[in-house]
Amino acid sequence: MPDSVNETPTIKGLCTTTRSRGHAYRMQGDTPGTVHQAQGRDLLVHTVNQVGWYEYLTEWRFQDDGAITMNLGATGSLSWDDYDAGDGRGRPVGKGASARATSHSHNAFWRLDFALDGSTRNRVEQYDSTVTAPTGGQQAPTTRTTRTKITKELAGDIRNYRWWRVVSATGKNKDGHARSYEIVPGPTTRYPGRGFTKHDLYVTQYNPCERFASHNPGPCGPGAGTSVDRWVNGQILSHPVVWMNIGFHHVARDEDQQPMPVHWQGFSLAPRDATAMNPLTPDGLAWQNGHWRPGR
Ligand SMILES: [Cu+2]
Repeated sequence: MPDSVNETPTIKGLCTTTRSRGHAYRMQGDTPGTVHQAQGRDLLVHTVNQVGWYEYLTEWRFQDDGAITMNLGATGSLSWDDYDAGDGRGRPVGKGASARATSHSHNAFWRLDFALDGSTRNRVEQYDSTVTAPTGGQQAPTTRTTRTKITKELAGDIRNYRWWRVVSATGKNKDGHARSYEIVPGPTTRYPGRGFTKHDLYVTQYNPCERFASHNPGPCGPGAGTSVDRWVNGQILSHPVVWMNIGFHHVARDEDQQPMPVHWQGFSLAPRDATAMNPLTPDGLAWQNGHWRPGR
């Protein structure tokens, strides 16, 4: 039996399961020869939808260390009506070059309506760093980081040394640092072919009418358009909604038939100062001035 079903649907079409993900951490203890280590577990909430020729897997992975990963997988079959060598397009699949499968792009959006510490009045920050090689008598390269507060709607792009975070306006961890989640994009290929896929990340002011990144059921107001790129028009962000765009350029290959192995695209949210320490720190240990001490 190559196929197996071992998942329990909780509500119709939605499955949950837990999975090991290997090491959560490993660290030398204060006593010589002692090691602290733990295996991490994920809660996986997922669903499968057949859309056109593909089966799409939507995954939300909640790690026990607080990170959340959202992935979209595609499997099934390459579209049969793309198998046409006549127009000369695509990559040859199967014997010789009598059949070609058209290459194409999968552009996925995730819409994130944050409510950190139960409040939607979150702030968005962008960090950019520049690194300069040593000059003159300097020994080491210099890294300079700037924080930009995103106060108005944004169409942003991934860049080397750039990252974003969504910050709680009300909650702080036990160390007095504002709780936040960092947006960690996965590998992506930005697709310049549509107005709404020209940027990697959009931040818009919450509007219940703005539900889908493209092909929204209708324009939200006169001249507002039906896609996310049209909604970035300078509004002040008091309730920011983040739209993450992750693209995958699928260049067909022989291994895609048959069935097509799952290809994935997605991104993560990493907790940043959500808790004062690693939430998996062993009980009975606390960290102070670079040393372990009893109690937490
Ligand atoms: Cu594809």
